[in-house]
Amino acid sequence: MSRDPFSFNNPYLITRSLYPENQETPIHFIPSNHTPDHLFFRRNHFPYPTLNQSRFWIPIGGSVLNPTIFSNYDLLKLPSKTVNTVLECAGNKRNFFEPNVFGEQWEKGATSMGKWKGVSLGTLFEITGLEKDAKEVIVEGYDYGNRTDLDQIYTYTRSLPLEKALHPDTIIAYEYNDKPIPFKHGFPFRLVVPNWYAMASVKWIKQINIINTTFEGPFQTVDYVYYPKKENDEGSFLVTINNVNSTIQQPLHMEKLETGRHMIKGIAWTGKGEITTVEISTDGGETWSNAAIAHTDGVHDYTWSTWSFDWMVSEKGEFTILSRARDSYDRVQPPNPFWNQKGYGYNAIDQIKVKVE
Ligand SMILES: Nc1nc2c(c(=O)[nH]1)N[C@H]1C(S)=C(S)[C@@H](COP(=O)(O)O)O[C@H]1N2
Ligand SMILES: [Mo]
Repeated sequence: MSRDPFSFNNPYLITRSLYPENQETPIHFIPSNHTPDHLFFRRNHFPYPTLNQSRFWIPIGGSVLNPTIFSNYDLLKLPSKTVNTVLECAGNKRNFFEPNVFGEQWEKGATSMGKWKGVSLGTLFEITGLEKDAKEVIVEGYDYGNRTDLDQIYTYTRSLPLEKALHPDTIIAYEYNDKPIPFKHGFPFRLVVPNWYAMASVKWIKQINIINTTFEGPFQTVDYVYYPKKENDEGSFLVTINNVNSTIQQPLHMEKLETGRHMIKGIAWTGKGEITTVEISTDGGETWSNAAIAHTDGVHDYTWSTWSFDWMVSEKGEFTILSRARDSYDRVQPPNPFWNQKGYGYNAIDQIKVKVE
């Protein structure tokens, strides 16, 4: 039976929690180019904020020479910047850590790839100017709620070091895939930080503040920190750039196949440089061959690469299929994940099992 898994074209998001709404992309069934709105994973810490008029202005203050409130109109008429990028949740694949860690049990679909259009943050700072001692840029979202661990109300707020904030591809986006950003993904304005895990890309921007100290909000100092030891918090460091990673989309884990030809296909991405090779093993890691890589749409910037491998199988039995990506900085997916208390940055070699009968 020959079939094109992408021709049914009716997959849905998978619910991981209702309040707040956390849903993952059916990653095995999506088209490999830009993720359409309705298949874009949703990751929220709080209930959705309400939409009101004040949301169409962004105040920028703190260590700037001219504090400025930018209107929707100001932002739209400034020179625009478009970035095609993966946004992957730091908790993507958390479910696969052993021992298991607490938190949303994401499988492989807490990730997306799409086209964001907006204004470089740096363009706005050209207007506001920056004090000499400016060090970090704090971006606050409109959503808020109680953190049970700290028993206090917080907004979702994060900071970026000045250098990353000034990178021309760090933008305040107002469009996703050529349309206004869908509400659940941050309408009307969302920070988009390519190459960093998606916690940095703050949705529903309320205000921006430049500081000359180090930001210490809980979404930066409690969460989104790697704690490598189980017993204590020694050796901790911040979650920032994406690890090199890959996911096998087809065939499916535990799928039954007939003997013959099968296309093994998937995606690979990295937060540093670009994907250079994806190797496939169909014998549990004894032998490896290169998959063919196609950079999606010929657009390199921060997109994922799609890859495929033509597998001819004449023997019956059980097969463990692995994919291992490498990037231009020679970072490669490790055989074992880097375990950490909060389960961030899982990037072990991807693995599925199939039965040929
Ligand atoms: N304001 C706000 N921004 C946020 C979050 C949030 O809860 N509130 N979650 C962050 C995290 S952890 C991720 S993975 C991405 C999820 O973006 P999405 O819901 O558009 O997929 O948004 C980031 N930005
Ligand atoms: Mo996330």
